[in-house]
Parts: sequence; C-alpha cells; structure tokens
Amino acid sequence: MSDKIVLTIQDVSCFGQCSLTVALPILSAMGIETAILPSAVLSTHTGGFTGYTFRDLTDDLPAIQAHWAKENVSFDVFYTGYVGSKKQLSYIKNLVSDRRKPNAIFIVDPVMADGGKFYHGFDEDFAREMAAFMKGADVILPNLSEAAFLLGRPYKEKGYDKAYIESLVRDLSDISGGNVLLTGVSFDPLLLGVATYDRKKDAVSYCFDERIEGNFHGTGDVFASTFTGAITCGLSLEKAAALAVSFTVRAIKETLPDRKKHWYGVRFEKALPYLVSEIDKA
Ligand code: PXL
Repeated sequence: MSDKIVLTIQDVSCFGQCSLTVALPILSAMGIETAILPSAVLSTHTGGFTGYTFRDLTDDLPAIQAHWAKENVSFDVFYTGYVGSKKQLSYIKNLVSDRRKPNAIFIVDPVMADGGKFYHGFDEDFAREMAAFMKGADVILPNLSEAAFLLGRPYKEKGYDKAYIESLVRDLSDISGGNVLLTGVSFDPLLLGVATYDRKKDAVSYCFDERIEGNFHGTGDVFASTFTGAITCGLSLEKAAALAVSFTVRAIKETLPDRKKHWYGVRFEKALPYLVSEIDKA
C-alpha cells in the first residue's frame, strides 16, 4: 500500500458524481491519503443541468498555498481536473512547483470538452492556456476532443487510423514533454479504449474493453482518478491504464439497469470492491 500523498485539484460539483466527489472516494478506496484543493463549488455539474450555482475559488488559492508552506505541507502526486478559470491555471502551476516533494508526479486531465464541443464556459483561448499549463506534466489524459482543441486541429470522432492516433499522442507529448493517455479511442465499433504513449520508450500501446453505447457523464473523472491511484500505488503506465479502463467499464455497467433515471453520472461506488481487490493483487 502506498504512503504517498496525492493532492487533487478540481471542482466540487455538489451533486452529479464527477470531479472531487469521484476522485476522493476512488483514491481513498485505493488506500491513498488524498488532499483536495477545490477550484470551484457548483450545485451540480454543467453537463445537462441548468441554473446551477458556480462559486469560483481562484482567489482563495494563494492563501491556501501560503498556509501549506507555513505548515510544511507538500505532496508526492498532483492530479488536476476541471479548473474553473485561466488565472487559476497559473496559480496552480506555481503551487505545484512550490509544494512538490522530490520526484513528485504531475498528472493533468485537461478537462474542457467532449463529443467535439467545449463544456460550458470553455473556449479556444482556454485550450491555449491549458496547453501552456501542461508543460512539464508527467502524464496528460485528454480525450479525443481535448486533444483536437489542444493541438488546434479539427476533431475526428471516427474514421481515423493508427497513424492518426499515433501522430496525436506524439504531438501532445511534444507539448507536455511527458507521457500521454488518449481516451475514447476506437478502431472497432465494438471496442473502446485508450492509446498510451510512453515518451522515454517512444512507444504507443493500446488497451480496449467493450464499448457500451451512449455518453456517460463523469467517466473521464472515474478514469483519471483510477489511473492516478494506480500510478501512485506503483503500477506501470500500461497496467494503470488497463485498470482504469476496466474499472470505468464496470462503473458504467453498474449504471445500465437504471440508466434513464441515473443519467447524470455512473454508479462507480458499486464497483469499488472490484477496484480494491485489483489493487490488493497488484
Ligand atoms: O466531468 C467533468 C466535469 C467536471 N466538473 C464540472 C463539469 C464537468 C463536465 O461537464 O461540468 C463542473
């Protein structure tokens, strides 16, 4: 079991099973001490609800960082997700370099888009800032839409080949300087998964599982949290990607019987015993 401390930076969507309400239970179930830095507090996530509240916490960040510095609080792993403002990106960058332990790992999920469209409140300008923010990240976890916006290229949902995916992951890695997990990749209508680029080995590998038709909100956060936990526990890049894929698929399957009513997220909680047993075996 890992004795590393993860700091995850993303919003609190009070209702809706995403961001911190997903990351914290997943990392805790994996036995990992997890500190949180909420980037914003929303009454719900923005994917399908209307009229949600949004409190931006950007201005709280410098004081939180200063207090942690005074208390000598530092972290082994940083995992960033949904970040509410451009100004916050520069505060977070500063915090990561200030509060890192030697050999700390920096994981960035550049949450901003899906299905070829930006989430509410994000635009090309934010994508440019996010690309700059990712420099120096050890691992980045974009989906295909985020990859397209980060590289300023048209979004391709399907009809691509391995050469296209491999040029995307290599170009993304040139932006960050680290490893890349590109999610939502599919070469076969029955399979969906992730392309992993290991920069040191200059090698691309793939991990697929069954494709379950439809859009499941919050699965990017389930995936990124599981991956972060697995890396923190010492799994290799490929094994961490494979565990994140299989746990995400299980979380989706738990939701299927109740899908209409439970449209806003996935019932990942029901799949946590599987995650615990897999991480115990690893
Ligand atoms: O799951 C990504 C996410 C996180 N946080 C908020 C969101 C979304 C996606 O829509 O709206 C607030």
